[in-house]
Amino acid sequence: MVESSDDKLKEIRENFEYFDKRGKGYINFDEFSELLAVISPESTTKERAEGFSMIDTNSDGHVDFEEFITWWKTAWYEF
Ligand SMILES: [Ca+2]
Repeated sequence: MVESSDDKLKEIRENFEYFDKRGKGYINFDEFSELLAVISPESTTKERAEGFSMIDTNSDGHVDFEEFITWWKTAWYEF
């Protein structure tokens, strides 16, 4: 089965919602740390903080779905 972009989008959305535990529409740093603890267990707090500020492109302290999807595409998929 060929995976379409829609399927990927759905997968990213599911990941986002998994970490957006309270359904706020954004991921805060604590939630992001949990995410990195899963996908990159050896990362340090400093690396996680750096990663977070890299993804939070508008620096409002939250990673919203748009920022998340940009990062996810860059990190995991060649579109
Ligand atoms: Ca943001």
